[in-house]
Amino acid sequence: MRIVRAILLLGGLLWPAFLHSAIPLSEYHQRREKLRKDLNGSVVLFGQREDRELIGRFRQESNFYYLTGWTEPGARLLITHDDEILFLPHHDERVERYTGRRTSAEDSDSKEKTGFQNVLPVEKFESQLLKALDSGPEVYALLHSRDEDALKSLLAFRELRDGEGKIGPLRRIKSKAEIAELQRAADVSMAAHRAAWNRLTPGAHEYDAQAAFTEVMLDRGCEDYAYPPIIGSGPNGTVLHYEANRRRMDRGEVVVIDAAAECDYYASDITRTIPVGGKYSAREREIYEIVLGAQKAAIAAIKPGAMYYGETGTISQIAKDYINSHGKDQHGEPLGKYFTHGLGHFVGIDVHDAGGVPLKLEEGMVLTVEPGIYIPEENIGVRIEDVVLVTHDGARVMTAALPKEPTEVEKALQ
Ligand SMILES: [Mn+2]
Repeated sequence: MRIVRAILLLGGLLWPAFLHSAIPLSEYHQRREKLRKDLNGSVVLFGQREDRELIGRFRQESNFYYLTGWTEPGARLLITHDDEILFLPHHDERVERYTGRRTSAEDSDSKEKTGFQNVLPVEKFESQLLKALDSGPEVYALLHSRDEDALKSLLAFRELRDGEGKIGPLRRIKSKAEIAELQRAADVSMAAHRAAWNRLTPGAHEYDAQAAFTEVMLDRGCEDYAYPPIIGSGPNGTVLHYEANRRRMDRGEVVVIDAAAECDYYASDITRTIPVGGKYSAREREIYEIVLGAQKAAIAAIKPGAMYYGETGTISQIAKDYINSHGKDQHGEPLGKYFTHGLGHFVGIDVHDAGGVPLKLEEGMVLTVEPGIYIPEENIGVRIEDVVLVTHDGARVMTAALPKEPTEVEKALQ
């Protein structure tokens, strides 16, 4: 018994040094191998650098994170067909007084911690990059970034290729471990939504709901919002990216709550539209049911091979057609013109994840389905958004446990 306790204690002491997301280092290695397989040249990524004042929250660049899982600042990555090198900055006593101990290439455990066989100090980057040019003509980097400027001065005569375009297709298909991470972010976000709903009483402020949301998110161990929460009541519900969240809410209004957590670098993205005071008015319910009907019709059409966006017969068009063929505005016009944004986007390490706009769907893609109707002259905005996994024969709604049927929502508010 004492031995067991000693082992647990030792494990507890060692754990912080190897604290990592639920995704094992071996999976990051597999991702790099996939990228290397058909590479005729190099992929060069600069990890996020540290805020000079050491006060900003550090978040690793998303492509860098996808390929390494590495969350310390100032690293660089060089991948060729035959090699992969992680470059780390040296220890800096002054910085580490503020940030705590970091890992550097000269540490004896740097390979074990990073999962790279080749870990070098960052001043070797230039010479290794020049060597890597022999491996093939293509050089991929993140364009329109500081990386591009830095590389252009080093590689004046090379044309840089679009690194995000190279990595994006890999990021589009989620692994089992990533799906588990996304499900966790979804689960925490759903619990946080329910807590926020309890604060939607007449006279309360939008930020009261945000406070309740935030408490659950942090309490469950997630590090941040996936994006600034949108809690828009009444007229604010028709402003697509409203995020001031300062207004006092009145009975009889609906509130658009578009909020989600980021947990272990994975995002969720959920919207519900909730009545202040617990009951939708007849008109709110009418609009709500049209949005819900459009969303269900779209989700029902999701399966591998289906087109999400495009000219005709797409999932996006199914939602639009549904809205246009149900209900009317105050002038007797169809409601399609009040659906003023796209139907959805990929979700992953970024809330609007890499891989471009969703087109032909494949198993393992994770994306949102989020139709909405926003009628400013009626002060009604309704959006319903779920995160959906494309399965081998259809779709699994990862955020299905959060009520969206109007009767169920009203019941949850009692
Ligand atoms: Mn979204």
